Amino acid sequence: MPFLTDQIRSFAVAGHGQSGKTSLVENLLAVGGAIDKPEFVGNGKTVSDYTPEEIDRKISIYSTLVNLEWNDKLINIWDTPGASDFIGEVIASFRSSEFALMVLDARSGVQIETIKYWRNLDERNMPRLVFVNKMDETRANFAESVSDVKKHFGVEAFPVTFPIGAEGNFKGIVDVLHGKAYEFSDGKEKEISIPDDLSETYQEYREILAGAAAEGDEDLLVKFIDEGELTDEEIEKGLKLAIKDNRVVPVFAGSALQGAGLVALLNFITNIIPTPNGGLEIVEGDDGEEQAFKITPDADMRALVVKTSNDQFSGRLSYIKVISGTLTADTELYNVNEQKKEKIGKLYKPFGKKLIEIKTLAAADIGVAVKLSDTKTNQTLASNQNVPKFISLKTPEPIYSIAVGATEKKSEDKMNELLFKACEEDMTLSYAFNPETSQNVFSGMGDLHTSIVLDKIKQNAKIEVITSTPRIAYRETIQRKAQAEYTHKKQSGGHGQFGRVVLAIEPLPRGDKYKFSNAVFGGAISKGYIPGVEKGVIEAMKRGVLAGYPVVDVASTVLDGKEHPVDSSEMAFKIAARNAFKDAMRNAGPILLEPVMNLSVLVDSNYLGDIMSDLSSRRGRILGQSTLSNGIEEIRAQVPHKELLKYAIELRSITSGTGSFEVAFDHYAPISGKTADEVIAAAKEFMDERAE
Ligand SMILES: Nc1nc2c(ncn2[C@@H]2O[C@H](COP(=O)(O)OP(=O)(O)OP(=O)(O)O)[C@@H](O)[C@H]2O)c(=O)[nH]1
Ligand SMILES: [Mg+2]
Repeated sequence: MPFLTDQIRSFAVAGHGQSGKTSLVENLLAVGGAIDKPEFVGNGKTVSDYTPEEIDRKISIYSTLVNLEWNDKLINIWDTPGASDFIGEVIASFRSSEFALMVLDARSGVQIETIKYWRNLDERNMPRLVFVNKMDETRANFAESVSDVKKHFGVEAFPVTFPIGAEGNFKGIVDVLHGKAYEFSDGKEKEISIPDDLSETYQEYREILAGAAAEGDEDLLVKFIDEGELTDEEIEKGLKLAIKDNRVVPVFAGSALQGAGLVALLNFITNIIPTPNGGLEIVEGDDGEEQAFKITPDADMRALVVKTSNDQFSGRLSYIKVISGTLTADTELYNVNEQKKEKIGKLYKPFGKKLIEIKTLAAADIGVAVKLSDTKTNQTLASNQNVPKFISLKTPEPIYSIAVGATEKKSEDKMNELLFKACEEDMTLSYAFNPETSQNVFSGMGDLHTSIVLDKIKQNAKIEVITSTPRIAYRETIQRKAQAEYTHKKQSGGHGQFGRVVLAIEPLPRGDKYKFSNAVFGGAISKGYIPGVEKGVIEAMKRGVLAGYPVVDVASTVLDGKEHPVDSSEMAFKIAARNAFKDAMRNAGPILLEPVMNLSVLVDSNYLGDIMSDLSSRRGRILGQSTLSNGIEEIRAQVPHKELLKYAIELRSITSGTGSFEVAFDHYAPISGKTADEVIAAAKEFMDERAE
């Protein structure tokens, strides 16, 4: 029997690197009976870390979809990577989930990536649970982890389960919601009575739980105030509402490796987490018009492609989240974005690397279609052609770039093809030819991100990929007004060429780029030739006089000129204007502009001093610094692009891998002196090389 919308629960397991997400997913599968026995990440046999690159590095790189059945419900689980290099994968799984399970390492509590992913979930207003993992470790501290969540995120977080005998002596958990306790040994759980020394803690947590549950419901609140307690059923009822409204954050304790605490978690997910029916809101819009769209089982089929990957055996896999209606195998649909028909063949439920064939997918479910001809990630598939499409998933801009090339043309073509394919799978990668610098630039979220893709290409396609630091896209501009005149004149055989242009240029405010006006008085140049003049100016601005970089923020005015009744042409005026512009620019105090980025760095407060002095050595200007909560600092600064080319690597080494940053282009700023001389010299060298 296929599962109906009300029986489906889909969530993403997210958290800081190495907190134990993959181990947790593996052990949930084992507890749920989806696999016989759990494997270790260390031996490379887990269901979700199955690619060679994941097995080699013992980390998750891709988001992997698995599922299990529990209490007559289908639970879809995304195991997501922790390293921020792969944030695109994490966000894509958030997009196709109704809630998230944040995993904390009980020794460290909230960490940098926890904060990053939490913020993203805030933007989606997505309900979340917290699993405090590794309770078996000696330095595990459950209470500290719970208060960390409260402190960092200002949310109402409270334990639904808490550990028995923590700090190196972990024995089991107390289930606050059902007033029961369980002991774990040899992977088995046994019910015990709540230990005496924990009965006070239990009472305290039970009261907090009941209070939180009562808040959203007036009847419950009255009863709680009158009697000071609620029944299990009443708490469940109140929690359902509170979670649906994303008002509370229930916290669970356990050990993924021991499979401890997982039954309570699965029961909570199937009994308390609300049905997705009417739940997930995906904003859709056309031309800025936005409207919320909710999961609806009884409606025309509409689905969203949330992820695309390329499988060695099955070809292209499109992960599809059904938003409304039912998706059926072997049907013809419309790709709303492309306005094209798309034939859906077989449908599958992925389980790690395995694909299990299914016939239908209900609204809220996630499955895979293979070998779709035209459909890409972020596109909408529908049974009806004329429906609005879902808006594209917002992914962060790449923060690390390298220039790539191959030794010969044939392997370069192959490399290009594979890199474009990689970008199709991962929206946080980009690959493009930069005409300004004449380089192929491959960008991603960090050097780990880009090197994993390149290593895979090198290995699978046996191509030698040559990498180098990318050149910076400098600009040129002027500092003062200037004027020049130029006559283009050629008398060769039949038709001659004649055009004379008097051109004035002046600086525009930074960022205004370009302006052209015609102030010719009395028909010295006919109207028909003015477009030729403008073309000449535009052409001249493509390559400045200092180092051949594009010229920006200049207003040009054609003041006067002269034409010839027979020999003038648009081409002649274009050439004259181009040269007039260059001459004028030489006299207008030309300078170089460099791109300056807005940088936001998240670090532990003990690295604050190091970060500040490092930023100043990078010619950075600090804009502000704020303490997000105790421990984590956010530093905002503006730093020249040139100084950030390797920041993804260097920040990691300064902060032992804990720091993270975002960067976006902000503006161009003038450079002079030695910095400028170096750029000009390098450009000359480069142009000479190209001329050879
Ligand atoms: N002691 C202990 N170790 C654990 C537990 N869960 C995971 N680990 C170990 O922690 C390490 C990381 O576990 P993973 O499951 O790969 O963690 P992850 O969060 O998936 O890591 P990334 O995918 O790289 O973010 C491995 O060595 C696990 O064996 C636990 O409950 N107790
Ligand atoms: Mg993992």
